[in-house]
Amino acid sequence: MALQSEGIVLRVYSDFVEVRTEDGVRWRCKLLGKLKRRRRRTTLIAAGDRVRIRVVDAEKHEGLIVAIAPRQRALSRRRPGTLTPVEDVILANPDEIMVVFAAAEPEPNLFLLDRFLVAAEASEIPAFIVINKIDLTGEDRARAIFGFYEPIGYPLYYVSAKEGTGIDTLRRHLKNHITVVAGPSGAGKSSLINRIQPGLNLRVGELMRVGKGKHTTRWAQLYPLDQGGFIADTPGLRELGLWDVRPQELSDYFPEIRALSPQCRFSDCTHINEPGCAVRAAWERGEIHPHRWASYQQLFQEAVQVQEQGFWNQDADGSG
Ligand SMILES: Nc1nc2c(ncn2[C@@H]2O[C@H](COP(=O)(O)OP(=O)(O)OP(=O)(O)O)[C@@H](O)[C@H]2O)c(=O)[nH]1
Ligand SMILES: [Mg+2]
Ligand SMILES: [Zn+2]
Repeated sequence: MALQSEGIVLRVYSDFVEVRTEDGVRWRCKLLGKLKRRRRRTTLIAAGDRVRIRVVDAEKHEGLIVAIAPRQRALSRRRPGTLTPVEDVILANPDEIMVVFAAAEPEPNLFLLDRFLVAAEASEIPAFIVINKIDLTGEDRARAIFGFYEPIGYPLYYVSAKEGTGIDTLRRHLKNHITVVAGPSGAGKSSLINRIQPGLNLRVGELMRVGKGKHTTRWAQLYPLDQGGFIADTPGLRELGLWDVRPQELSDYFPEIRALSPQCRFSDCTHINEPGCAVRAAWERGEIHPHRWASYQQLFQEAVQVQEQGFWNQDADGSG
């Protein structure tokens, strides 16, 4: 092969980066020192990043990453425990997010589901929802719980990783995309991926750690799909931090609220207590689902708190 080649990062582990070039070959790469000095308030390199590598040893498949392409988008979380916000990139350049929830075991937490959807909207990554474990409830009961997300615009799939129900339909949706799988721990993300791409043997029923120490942290890893495309498992993020969502923009991340807000009297209406609010009027007419409305209010308060903390922390860091 040529001395330089383009590829995609499959995973980052300790000091190495695994890169897959377009011919399907995997390379164990180091990062050119110069690239490490690029200081950004974000992750230097993550799964999904497109890179250029220089071949160091063609037989051992060893390379050096000499360039990282600018990210088109990223799925991120706020790094916990830092004064100024730092972006932890879970996956670079995903085409879409597959949010997996269980119909039962664990009991569905719809506030958490909205949190994942808002994070997807804020990252401008299209989301769809997969309800797993319908073998436990039946499809009808699952539809009764989650069905109202469909008219909002989120495609819904009802599946069972255990029994194989709905997997073929889901596979067709995934073809040729880079899909990141997100959802609470125990929803069956790893089980589903194993069903979709037999032979991967991802560990099931074992908590993936989102540890503090460098070496216990497990970020996303991309798996190539036989049919074309990639899928990435992520640790079950119980608390997906809202990255950089300001209260004033939260309504942009609820599609059914976003659609109505141009009709509000004030263009910067937050729909909390302003007069002439078209969103609250629609809610009073029963046109916005009560759960989504409660979720919006809760996330709004949270975003206000984050903004206030950020304001007070500006000085402490000295970089404000
Ligand atoms: N009944 C039933 N159980 C399932 C199904 N899919 C997964 N499970 C079980 O649910 C448990 C959790 O599955 P995992 O695939 O490990 O869940 P996960 O979402 O990857 O969890 P984390 O890696 O911790 O985020 C395991 O005991 C699975 O056997 C399903 O379709 N039906
Ligand atoms: Mg898992
Ligand atoms: Zn309004």
